[in-house]
Amino acid sequence: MAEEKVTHSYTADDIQVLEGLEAVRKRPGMYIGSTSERGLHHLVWEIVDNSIDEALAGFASDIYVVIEKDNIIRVEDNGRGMPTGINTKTNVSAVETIFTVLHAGGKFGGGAYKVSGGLHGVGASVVNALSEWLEVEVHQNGNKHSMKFVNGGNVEAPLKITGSSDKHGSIVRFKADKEIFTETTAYNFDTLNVRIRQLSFLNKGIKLILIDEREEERRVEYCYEGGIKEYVSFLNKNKEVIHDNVVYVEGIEDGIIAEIAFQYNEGYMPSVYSFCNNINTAEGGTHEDGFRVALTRIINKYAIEKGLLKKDESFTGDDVREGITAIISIKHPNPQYEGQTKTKLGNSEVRKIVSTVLTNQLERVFVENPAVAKAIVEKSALANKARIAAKKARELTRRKNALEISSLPGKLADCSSKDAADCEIYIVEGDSAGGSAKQGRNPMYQAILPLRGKILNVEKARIHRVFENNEIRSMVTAFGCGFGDEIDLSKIRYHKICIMTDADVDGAHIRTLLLTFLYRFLKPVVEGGYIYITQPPLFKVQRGNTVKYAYSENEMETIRKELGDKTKIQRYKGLGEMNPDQLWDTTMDPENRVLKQVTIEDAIIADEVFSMLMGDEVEPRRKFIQENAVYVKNLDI
Ligand code: TSJ
Repeated sequence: MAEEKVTHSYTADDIQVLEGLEAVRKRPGMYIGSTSERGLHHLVWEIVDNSIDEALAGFASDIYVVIEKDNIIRVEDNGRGMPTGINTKTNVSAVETIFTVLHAGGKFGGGAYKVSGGLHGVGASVVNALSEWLEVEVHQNGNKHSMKFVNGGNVEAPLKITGSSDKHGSIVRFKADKEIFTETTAYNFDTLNVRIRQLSFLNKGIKLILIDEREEERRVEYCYEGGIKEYVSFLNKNKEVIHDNVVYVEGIEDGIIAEIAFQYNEGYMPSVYSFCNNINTAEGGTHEDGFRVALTRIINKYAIEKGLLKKDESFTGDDVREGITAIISIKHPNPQYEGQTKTKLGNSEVRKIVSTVLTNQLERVFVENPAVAKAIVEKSALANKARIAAKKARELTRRKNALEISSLPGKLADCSSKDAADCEIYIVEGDSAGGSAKQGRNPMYQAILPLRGKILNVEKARIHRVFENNEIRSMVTAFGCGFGDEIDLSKIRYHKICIMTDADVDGAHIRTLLLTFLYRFLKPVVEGGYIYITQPPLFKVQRGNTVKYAYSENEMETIRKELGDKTKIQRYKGLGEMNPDQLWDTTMDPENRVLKQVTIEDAIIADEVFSMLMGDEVEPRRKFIQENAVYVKNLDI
């Protein structure tokens, strides 16, 4: 039956590009983005997406992702099992076709309504092409079918029945090719874990199990009956919320499923995330537009009806979104993506669908839960007041933007070059380290900005408090590109902004506060890859005239062994203990230093981490910082 569907849906148009798998091996980046650690993990998602589709179609309930010893990945579902019959077009089994013909998955698999599938969505054949070997097992109608491919997708033996079976489903095992993935073929449990948890939130009721069998066995299992409703609770977990229940609405129109969930917290920052077919649409798009327009209209309408707002007054979109945590998730059979990173949804019909679903149901939710409506309106009113007051204050000082003041901050030791592409600024924790950095730097292209005292936690501050904060003003004026809505990257004065903090818990905390500020108010700068984190050494290992620096305990041990007995070890408690030359040699000299570039691969995942780090609850933060001595990794850095 499946094959029938296949032949019918496989039209001439679809055959146009039947490239061979060699094309994939020649230019893997074209198909999976890169061959870095990220590309490696992409292989897993290409396979898992197929099982998610089977579950969304209603035929599978459980999906296992297992990291076996030797970094072999096994993905297993309890669905119908891939079609096993001979495909009339290719004259080989459908399974073989799925794994040897590019882009075949959707067509040959019979996936008429393939909603899952990543940005690249290239299919299982790409994974096969980039694997040392790949094995498939299909359990179906009492039989177990097996097949194996080797050396980048060559058929070792065609699909055949290798036994009987009383279960049903598909199993794929593969080993990524180390000749392609030259950086690493080792999977990161946290990376897989975070995305698998996200997939569970986005696809309610599906059970996803992740198992790591490499060393000590680790196992996590997710199944959220509430879906994105529980995602919002999770994101607000460490925040004080202004109403107990998450608002959740859903609707389906023309085969497009729209789901929206939100809850307000006591904070001021909006966190609105949208997804289409399980992909985070970081650049927004029509689903987000529809949500924003409808939310603003409904809250204004309710406030006027209840006499909470005068007829000639209205809340702005910013007012009604202050402190909201919202997820908008749609499933669309034919999504169109736009934007710089192709993460902006373009389908125009979606705007109306989302806004209709929200309008119809939120009005009912407000009628049934007047206390929730009241809390939201009151919060919007406060936001509105604060906004008007701030605007008046700005007009009074006759400065359009207090941060446009031209003179550079006094404590900035600027560099002499004016070519931003060459220039670096070091944001340094504390005056003493700042002093050493000023003396040790290359003043041609390195500027130093020492920060005093605590950095404001912008998660918990209203916007005008952020504008008033001295440390933040210094940074923004030094960077030169403005901030918030009025950012102009072309004016940035340094192409490297380096955060230099001590390698201890306090340093980690300050770094997190800084990153939170940058992430919330200078997101384009972070996205543009301008932010770096310095890695000062933890130890100085010395024997006679030989001096070496170690950046971890392990490295220190290695060097100690290398240098033999009489070594002297100094542990640096802070940057302030290094003299200017040492600071230059170890941390600032482009020839020797280790700079880690900060990137936001997935804003919502960064948000999960920041919310947790900056929230009210101390325990998860303490645990996280303890467990992640080099936790930058977990921020996708
Ligand atoms: F594609 C793949 F190899 F990557 C893969 C596919 C990997 C894994 C782990 C699972 C799957 C997969 C495919 N799970 N379930 C399915 N289902 C189908 O391919 C299927 C079966 C029957 C019918 C039908 O119309 O009868 C349709 C489909 C899409």
